[in-house]
Amino acid sequence: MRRCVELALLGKGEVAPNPMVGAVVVHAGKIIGEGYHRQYGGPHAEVHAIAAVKDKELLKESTIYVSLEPCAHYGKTPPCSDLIIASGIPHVVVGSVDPFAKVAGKGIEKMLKAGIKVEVGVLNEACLELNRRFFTFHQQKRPFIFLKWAQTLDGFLDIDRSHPEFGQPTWISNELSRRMVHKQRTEVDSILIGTNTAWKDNPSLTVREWVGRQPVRLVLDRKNHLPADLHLKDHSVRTVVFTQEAAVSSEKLEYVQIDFRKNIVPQILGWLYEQNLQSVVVEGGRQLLQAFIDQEMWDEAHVYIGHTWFGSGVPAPKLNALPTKHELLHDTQLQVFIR
Ligand code: AOF
Ligand code: ZN
Repeated sequence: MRRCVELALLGKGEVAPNPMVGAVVVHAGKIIGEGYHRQYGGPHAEVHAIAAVKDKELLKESTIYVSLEPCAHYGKTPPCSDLIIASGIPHVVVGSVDPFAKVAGKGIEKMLKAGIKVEVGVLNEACLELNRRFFTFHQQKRPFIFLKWAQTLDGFLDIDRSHPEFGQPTWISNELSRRMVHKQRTEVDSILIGTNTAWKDNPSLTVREWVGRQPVRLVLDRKNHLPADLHLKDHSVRTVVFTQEAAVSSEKLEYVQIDFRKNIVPQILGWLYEQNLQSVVVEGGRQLLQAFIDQEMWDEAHVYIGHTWFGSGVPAPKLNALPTKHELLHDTQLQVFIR
C-alpha cells in the first residue's frame, strides 16, 4: 500500500479534480504489475496495474492493492470493480473508501458479491492524506480552502496606502517565495481576492514563474466598478466576478450574482462546489481573509514572513492556531498551518 501511495503521487498536478490513485498487483509476495492514474479522463490506476501484468494467468492467484476503492460507475472509463472481477483476481486490499457519491462503497459491495475477498482501510490515514482536497470536497460539499498571505516581521500585511505617497504595493517576501506561490497556483483550481486588493495591487493571479495549469481567477466586486484595464480582466484566463447585480458575461470573463447583504462566504463556496472547483486559495485582503478565519472556513494557511519591518500599517489576519510546519526560503519564513 505504501508503494500505491508513492505511485499515486506521480499523478500530482495531472489528475485533478480526480483523486491521485496507485495500484499494485502482488503474486506470491512479489509485485508483478503496478500503475497509477496518470491523467484526468484517462484510465484508472487498476487498469494500468493489471495491464502491466505479463502472465495474466497469475492474476487468479494474486492480490491487488489500491489506495482508493475501485470504482463502480461508468464515468470517463468503465468501472474498475468490473475489471477486477473479470480478471479473476481473488483478493483486493483497499486503502480508503471513495467518498464520491456514485462509488461510495458500491465498488466494494460489487466485488464482495462476486466472491472476492476485500480488505478495507490498510494505511487509511496515508491514503486519506493523499487526497485531502478530494475528500474535503465530497464529504463537506465545499472546496478545500487555502489561505495565503505575506506579512512583515512585525506583523503587517501592508503599509497604510490611503496616503497618496505610498500608492505602490510594497514587496514583503522574496523571489523564491514568489516561485513557491506560483507553483502552488498550478496545484489549485481557483484563487480568490477582494475588491480592494484588485484595485490597489492590480494582480494578474496567473502562473508565470512555474509551469502548469492556470487556476480560475475569482474577484469580488459588489458594485461592478472595477476598471476594465485591470490585469484580472485581460481575458487570458477564465475569470469570475461576483457582483450584487446581474451583468453580461463574455467567454473568459463571467459575472456571477451573489447577495452581498448576506454572508458571502457560503455563497462563494456553494458556487465553487456546483462548478466542481475542488480547491480555492484566498489571497486577500485582510477583511476577506479574516471573514474566512472567523467562520472557521479554512483547511490550510500559508503565511510568508518577510524580513522587513513596517512599524505601522494594515495588521495581518489572526489565526487561532500554531504552525504545523516551518520552512526557510532565504530571508523569508514560510509557516504552514493545518487545521
Ligand atoms: C478508481 N481508480 O485510479 C481513480 C478513481 O470520470 P472518471 O471515469 O475518471 O471517474 C472519476 C471518479 O472515479 C473519481 O471521482 C473517483 O470517484 C474515481 N477515481 N477510481 O477506481 C482510480 N482515479
Ligand atoms: Zn476506476
